[in-house]
Amino acid sequence: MTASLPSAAVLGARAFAALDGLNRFTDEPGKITRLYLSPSHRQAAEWTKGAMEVAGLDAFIDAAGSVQGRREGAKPGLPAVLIGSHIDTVKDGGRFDGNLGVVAGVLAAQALRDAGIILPFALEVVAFGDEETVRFPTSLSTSSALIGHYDPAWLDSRDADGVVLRDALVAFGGDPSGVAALKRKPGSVKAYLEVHIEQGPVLESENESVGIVTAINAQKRARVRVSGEAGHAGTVPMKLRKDALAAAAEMALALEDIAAAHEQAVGTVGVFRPDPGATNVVPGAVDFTIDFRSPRNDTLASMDKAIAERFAAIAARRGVGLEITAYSQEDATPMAERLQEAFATGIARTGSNLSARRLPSGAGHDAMAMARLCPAAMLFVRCEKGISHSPLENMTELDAGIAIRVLLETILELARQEG
Ligand code: HGY
Ligand code: MN
Ligand code: MN
Repeated sequence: MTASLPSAAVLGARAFAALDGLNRFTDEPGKITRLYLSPSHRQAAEWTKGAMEVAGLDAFIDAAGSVQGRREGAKPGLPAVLIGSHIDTVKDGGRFDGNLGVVAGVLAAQALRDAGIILPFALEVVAFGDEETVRFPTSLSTSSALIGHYDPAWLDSRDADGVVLRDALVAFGGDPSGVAALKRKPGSVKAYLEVHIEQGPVLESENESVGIVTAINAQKRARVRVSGEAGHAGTVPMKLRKDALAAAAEMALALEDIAAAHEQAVGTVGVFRPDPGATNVVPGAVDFTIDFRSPRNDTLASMDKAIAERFAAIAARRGVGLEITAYSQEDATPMAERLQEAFATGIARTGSNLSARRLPSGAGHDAMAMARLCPAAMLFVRCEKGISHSPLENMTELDAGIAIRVLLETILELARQEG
């Protein structure tokens, strides 16, 4: 069956050509910024729908803004193996984060169709639209819609410009009232597979093209508002100040401390907005975000408690107000052993020089949500210096091709297991 499949070199070339097409769509010319429900997300979704149709999938853009494609198996209505990732990006992001996994699914579907291979299950490819959770305070909202975990309150959430998600979804061409119906029936998806760049340095440091994810770290995100007293930078004596920025800066350093004190944990302040943000005004308020993660749920809970205590103590000592509003939390998510083994078989069948290196994921993925619906697994692909969430994100065409060939061999292995 596999003799008629394209080589890794051909698949890599096709992948890079497709990624060039997809990454034309951005809201910041010269950068890759494609936020959920933005104009460029709509264009990218339409481009992806077209690519899915060329690959032989029946495709549509769903009520929540994801693009779903499906090709029936030996008979209509069979449960599906679903290949997914995301086409939304961070601000000034990279070409491959999420996009590679969607292109891999489309090209795998195309190769199976071209080879005339009929599978004992349906094959689906989904391009999720809100994995990065950069624009709205949601949590993997579009994959959550597929598993029935969509929080209706998300529809009333606002982005930094005050735009309500519900309105943005309607303007995008989505349908807020249709999101709940996206929930998949139990058993309708038999496996979820995701190909994604590692976004870390391990595979490159060990000269491996691909690796198999064992588990995805737990993560929590919150918006923090510190409110003090604005004042004249020249006249308010230091001991009388309620400087919101100084307090928030101390909290940011406290988060760094707490993360360093917890095994394999990380903590980040990525957004930091002083108000009014003028040189000669003591900041009256600061809005900032915290993102903290750990391989273990109990460690995340311990960090959460330490953050609340340390931030409250800083606020009390400095006489400023403090509001911590958590908006996204995902538990540590182990990947399905059986599918990890299927990826290992796919790797072995792709090249004897490849090894089935297993490693955890510090980055979050839609697979965290999908694992609550069905067995899920991820294939990591080497990326240059492990850089991601940056325009410097890079990988080789051949590694992309190897990953897609592994995905194809893994799909065929699952077909064989069906007997
Ligand atoms: O932040 C993450 O881990 C993912 O890239 N959204
Ligand atoms: Mn990603
Ligand atoms: Mn990302």
